[in-house]
Amino acid sequence: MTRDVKNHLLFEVATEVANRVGGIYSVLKSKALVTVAEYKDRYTLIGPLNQKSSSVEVEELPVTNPELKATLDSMSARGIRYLYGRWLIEGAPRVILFDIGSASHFLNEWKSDLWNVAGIPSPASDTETNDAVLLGYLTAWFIGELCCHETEKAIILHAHEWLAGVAIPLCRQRKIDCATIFTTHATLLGRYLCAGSVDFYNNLDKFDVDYEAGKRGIYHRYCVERAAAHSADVFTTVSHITAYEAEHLLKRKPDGVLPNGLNVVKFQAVHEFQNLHAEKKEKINEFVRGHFYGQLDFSLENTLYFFIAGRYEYRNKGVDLFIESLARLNHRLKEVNSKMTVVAFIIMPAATRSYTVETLRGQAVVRQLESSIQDIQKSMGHRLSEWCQNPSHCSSRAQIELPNLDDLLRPSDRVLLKRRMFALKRDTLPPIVTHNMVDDANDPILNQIRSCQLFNTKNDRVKIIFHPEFLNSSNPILPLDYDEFVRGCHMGVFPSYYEPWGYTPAECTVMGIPSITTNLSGFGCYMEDLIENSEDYGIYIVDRRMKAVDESITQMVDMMFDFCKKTRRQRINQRNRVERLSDLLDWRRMGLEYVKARTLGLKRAYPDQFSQGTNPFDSDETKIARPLSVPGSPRDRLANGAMTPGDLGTLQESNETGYIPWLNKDTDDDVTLRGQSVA
Ligand code: G6P
Ligand code: 1S3
Repeated sequence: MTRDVKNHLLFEVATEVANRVGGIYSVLKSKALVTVAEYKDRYTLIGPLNQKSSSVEVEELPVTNPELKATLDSMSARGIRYLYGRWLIEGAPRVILFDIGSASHFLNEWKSDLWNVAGIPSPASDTETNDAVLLGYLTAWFIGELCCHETEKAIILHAHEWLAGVAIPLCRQRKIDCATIFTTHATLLGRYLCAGSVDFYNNLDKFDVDYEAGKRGIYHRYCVERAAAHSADVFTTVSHITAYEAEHLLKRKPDGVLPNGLNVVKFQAVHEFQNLHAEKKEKINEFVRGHFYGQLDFSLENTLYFFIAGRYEYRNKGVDLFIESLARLNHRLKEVNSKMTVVAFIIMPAATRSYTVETLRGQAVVRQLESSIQDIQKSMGHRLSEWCQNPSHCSSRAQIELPNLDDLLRPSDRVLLKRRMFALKRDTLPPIVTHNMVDDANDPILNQIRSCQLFNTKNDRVKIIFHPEFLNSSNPILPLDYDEFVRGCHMGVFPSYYEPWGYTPAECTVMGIPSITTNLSGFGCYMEDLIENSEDYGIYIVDRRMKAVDESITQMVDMMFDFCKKTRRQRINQRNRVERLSDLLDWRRMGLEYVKARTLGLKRAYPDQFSQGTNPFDSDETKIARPLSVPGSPRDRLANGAMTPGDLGTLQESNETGYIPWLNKDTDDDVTLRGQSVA
């Protein structure tokens, strides 16, 4: 059938639509603005209905488009419930959230169909896979039905991650008239293998993938992922390093890389971001005063806040390297008698019961002290004012009598102050962890802190605080949203071993906060490719690719130590430079790769319309914002010939090039990877 490819409809399906879980939520949410600008009402996101999150994130709307209405009505007639509405984010894209529970009576039928048509098994006990099957069959049903009602416009189905990938092989097998794209944001096997103790990058081409998947009990999930990768018209990942991984683990070379962007305007506080740093840092100072009550013998003026944050993946996110580096930094700072103190935060959710009494008490006693001081200050102010206005204290020019402290501070105030100061006395060390952990004795982070003996003693120049829960502004001890917390810190440290992209350092960048990343993360590789002397711009890239673990740690400690030696003026300058890199990460630039992927998808699904060099998009006006022509201050290779980030070697009709230059055996036979953990 001939369809209008130029005015095609775009559907993106993912489990994180209007439902915050991890990085894919950030991708879809931040990208919405540019996608809606390009597609207007031709763009819809599909996901599973999560009552809790959709009730705050989605505003229900009536379905007005006739073809869409006919499709949803027909599904509804067979018992499928859904929520159609507007996702309340910038760009306000339309969403269809299927209540997968309403399709559960089809589950067994669909699971046996999946086995029959694709040979993919799905064990009964794996609810995540069951949900993926339900979402996949609902999506394929929806797209298939829509194709019958909407007979003019071409349709693109873009699925993110295996959890939303079941629809892709179904569309292929049912010959549904649409173009398909599958993007994997990490491979299942890659994540599992890296979390173990294998030399992942040196052995990528040697793994027996079926065996490894079976050994970890994820063979059926792996089959879904591999089927989606192979049956999509266009297969992509989020970085070159993950493309290389996917080629070996999923056995299809990705057609291109769709790097993750950010909606930079959201963060850009123009000249305000330095003030915001000072403002939010003061909030962190307040928390630190409470946490270290009774032992606050270091100056907050000379204190730096470092942090690591993300999902609790001890080895993959490089927490092991972070803690070891902190221990060595502690030693170096002590050795040189540094006046600086580093307070290092670990913000990673783990199973907890509640805040510890000690943590809550610390905040309470300091708040009480401050509130008492405020009261005393007020009444002392009154008394001082009365004293100064009393003519008997100023009988002549030569005889001005000023009050002494006893005239201003009443005995009752003294007693109160003494009581408050008494409450600050403590014999124990300031706690390492803010919560009661469910499995304190076996927690890998706590165990490493114990073995490095980072116990927050008086002599330690590096203090450590593990907050095993994500932050938010209603937090009773540290009432800051994550963004605010980042702004108040001095440096984010993300020494990941497995990180397909890595939003955390990217977010630091757009908020003007320096960060440490690695050359095994998509973001780190991307920045390394774009910027010369990235350290000058506050992007510190640890080599976990060519260096042994110990060498990587030494490199990281040097970076942190050098940072500790910076003056305030140097830190301010560096923050200005970091912030100037923001434009490199804006979706207005990154989003162009998505445009290319969609065009390639249409070209493969409807080759006739692109035959003999014709391109239906040729006469198109520019629909999305062009990449910014004036980049930040670093050397910008993109401006020198190449057009978009993906042109660093990606999305083409036939991808002959290797993704990873350092693994090109023809150019360098000696290249090996030695990244391993220090667990
Ligand atoms: C921002 C503020 C300054 C403040 C500085 C502190 O630049 O505009 O007023 O002095 O932050 O920087 P620091 O790196 O010491 O936290
Ligand atoms: C994945 O989430 P993760 O933290 O499990 O997808 C993110 C979005 O593409 C990506 O930034 C991250 O590196 C991946 O690991």
